[in-house]
Amino acid sequence: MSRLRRGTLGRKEIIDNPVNPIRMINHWDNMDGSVERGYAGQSIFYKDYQIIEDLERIKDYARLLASVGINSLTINNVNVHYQETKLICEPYLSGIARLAEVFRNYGLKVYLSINFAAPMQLGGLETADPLDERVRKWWQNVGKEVWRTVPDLGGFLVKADSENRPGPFTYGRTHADGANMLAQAIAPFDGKVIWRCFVYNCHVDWRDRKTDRAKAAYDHFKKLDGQFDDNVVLQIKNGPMDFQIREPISPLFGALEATNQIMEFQITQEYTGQQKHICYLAPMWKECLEFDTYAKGQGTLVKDIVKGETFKNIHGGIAGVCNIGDSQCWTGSPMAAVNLYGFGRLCWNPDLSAEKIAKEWINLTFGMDETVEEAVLEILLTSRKAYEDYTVPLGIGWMVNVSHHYGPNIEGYEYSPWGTYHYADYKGIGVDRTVKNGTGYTAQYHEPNASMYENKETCPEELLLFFHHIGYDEKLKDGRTLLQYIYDVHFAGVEQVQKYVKLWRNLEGKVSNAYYEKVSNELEVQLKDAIEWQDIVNTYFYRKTGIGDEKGRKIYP
Ligand code: GCV
Repeated sequence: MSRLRRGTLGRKEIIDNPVNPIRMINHWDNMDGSVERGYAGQSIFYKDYQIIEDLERIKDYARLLASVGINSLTINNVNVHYQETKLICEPYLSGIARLAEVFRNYGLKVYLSINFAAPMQLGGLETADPLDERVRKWWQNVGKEVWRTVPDLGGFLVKADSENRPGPFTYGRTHADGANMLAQAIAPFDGKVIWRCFVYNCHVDWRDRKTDRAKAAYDHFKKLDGQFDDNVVLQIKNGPMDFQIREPISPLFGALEATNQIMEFQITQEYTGQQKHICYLAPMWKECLEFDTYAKGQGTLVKDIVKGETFKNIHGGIAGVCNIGDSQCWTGSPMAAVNLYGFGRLCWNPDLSAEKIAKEWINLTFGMDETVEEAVLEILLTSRKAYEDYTVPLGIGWMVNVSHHYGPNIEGYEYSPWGTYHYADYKGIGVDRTVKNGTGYTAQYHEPNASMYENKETCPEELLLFFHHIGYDEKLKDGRTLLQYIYDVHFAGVEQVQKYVKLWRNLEGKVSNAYYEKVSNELEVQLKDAIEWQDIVNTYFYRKTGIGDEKGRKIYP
């Protein structure tokens, strides 16, 4: 690695402009101080239903975000509850103005998540119908009031008709009706409406094998392409389900040609170890951004679509659900900071490699010691695969405990209304999403991706169970049966974590004692949890099939 010699920095000139116009952080903070899917302590913005008074830490945070190139953020949860609905009016609005001022000084714009049904809760109307004149007027007045107090507010983020949140469907209206109504109310102030595409039915019947949650976002939004106003931006989760360790890219990328859109990644590790496990996410994000949608022929990459280039959109960019809280090191675990850093760097320049970003972070965090760099780099770059191996390989996803989503529960969601099934029986496992025999999801992709996923032979192996129901005795590419593959990777995942423990042990005295101790303790937890996953998953499949491990390793009967 080339290192700058003392005295050379002064002569180095770099002009480096950001690639993505919108580089946004989404907080899922609630006013009681809790953070939905937060693993780094309490909110830095709210306590006991008040906006905090002392803004010192907020200032540090603004500086931190600016240092990795972030230029905007939402400061409250997309699930906007009763109290948070009132953030758009006094007395809270003045508090928002104080926060906005701090962020403004570091070049960041503040946005608010809003409740689509606010006209009912706050305005006393009996409807939130976006085509009702009274509702439209109400939002226009809100716009005036909000921008009078916070003149450079970025706009509103909206989760509507999703996971029991209110939305335009209640009134038989489309999401374009809902988003445009808000957009028109705030257009005079240059405000944007960022409208989430995470819309699906969370009350399905597990017996119904035709309804496929993965199809929902495309089904809802593809038909509305071109109907959104210029100041509306659709925010699309990277995968069609929900931030699993491995999912295909959302087929909406490449399907929306006349609509502003941004990518939504999850920096907070809800399904990826909850900041107790090391899981470096930049490699996964890179895969998403580099994916070729073939929307305009070969080479129509997601990264070019989201930056707004491919379809000449007015707005484009990337948003990420934040992983910080009031913990001393911001991210709860010191190692989780690599994900916030990596997110910012990829928003700035999606062409950077995950390895380069990891090296930068290691050097900035631990210094230039090459032993440290090598060991931490090895841990980070293998960590996503290790996590996938000891948890849910081959794109199957879920298998987590219900609600808090930590730890294994193979059938936790199997008979639930959330649409997240794996259909394991005594013969095989996986969701058939083919056009030929399954839910037809594969047709949402452009060719040749649609055919690639449709056929077992060409489907990328790491997504095999996402797209196909496979027999345990079917052979994978390297000749192993599916069942043996499942056993092998679960043992391999645990071995990998054992290796991390050893690699980290060698760093004693080379990194600060506080970091050394904290990460050592976390690795102990990760190892214990990985063994738990390994044993529960392996036993589950052993019990289903009655077939043991070819290599005779311990599987509990
Ligand atoms: C904010 C998942 C999470 C929810 C989250 C939701 C969303 O379902 O489990 O906590 O809600 O995604 O992205 O809106």
